Amino acid sequence: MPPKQLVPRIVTVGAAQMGPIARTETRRSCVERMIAMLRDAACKGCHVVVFPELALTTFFPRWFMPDWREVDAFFETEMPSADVRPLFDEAKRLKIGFYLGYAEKTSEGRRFNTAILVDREGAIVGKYRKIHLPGHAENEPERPFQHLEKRYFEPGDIGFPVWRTLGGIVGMAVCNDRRWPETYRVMGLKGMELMLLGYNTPAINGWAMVHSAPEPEHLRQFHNHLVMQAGAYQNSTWVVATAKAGIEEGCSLIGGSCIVAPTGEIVALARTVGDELIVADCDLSLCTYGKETTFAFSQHRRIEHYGLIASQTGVVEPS
Ligand code: ING
Repeated sequence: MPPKQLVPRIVTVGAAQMGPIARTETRRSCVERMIAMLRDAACKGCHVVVFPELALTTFFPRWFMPDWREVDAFFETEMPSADVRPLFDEAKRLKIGFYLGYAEKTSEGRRFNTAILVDREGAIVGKYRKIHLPGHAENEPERPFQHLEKRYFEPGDIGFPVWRTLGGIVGMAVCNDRRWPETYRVMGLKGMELMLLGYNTPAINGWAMVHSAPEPEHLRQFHNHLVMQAGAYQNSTWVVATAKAGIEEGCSLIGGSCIVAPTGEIVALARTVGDELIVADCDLSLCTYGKETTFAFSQHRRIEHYGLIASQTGVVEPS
């Protein structure tokens, strides 16, 4: 019995890593950098490009800002804004979809760490709001830098949606979400074949600098890839992850943008910590093997034993 030959379903994906964005850098400057990588992506046949988390401004949660007017200067109240419209226009001209991370402030005044998915015709087909917010909510001046995502953003209120687009089932995540297996599994239970995400990951942990021995820096990159390779394999999905990298306002952000196959193998990896496009032909039919064998969820999962995962938030030790 010859093996079932699957019809390839190729999506050529680009991860457009960005180097540092200075606090004073304008949105228009960031958009120009992204357009340059879009044009490179077009030359390389990309159908979709993934930009980083918070790709329009510097990673502002590193600072405590008591004046909310100063905080709100980092947020978008409309998408696309006039500054971002050239990115939409060029992507549409090039027939390239994209993932864009940005700080969203809604008309009701709610603030989210958001990502949108724009299709190859330039339409916003999906929105996701970051659910797992790391860091802390109050100023901790003893830290070398802050990580105030719990102050500046609300947890996402949209859940983990997926969309039929680009010829497959596509999901999104933002940064810290990638460290939590629940992120992949919820979307895996909806058939996700391609997860897109951006991240800003400091090379050192500000808390550890104060409260414990500094975490060895090499672990940052090891953990970055470990969680995505595991998530990709355990849910038989492609994962495309794009960093904002480099020394940004004195804070070192890791690079390591990568494209991970459903086997868990990294098939494309950024080499620098600057603006760098990496590309891979992601054959979505490669997801089928895992979904029909090792991770055929309906055949193998035993949900009668998993209740605590969704009913208990923290640890309850045995008496
Ligand atoms: N940044 C980091 C991330 O999850 C972090 C925060 C780093 C948490 C390392 C734990 C360990 O990659 C964001 N923006 O979530």
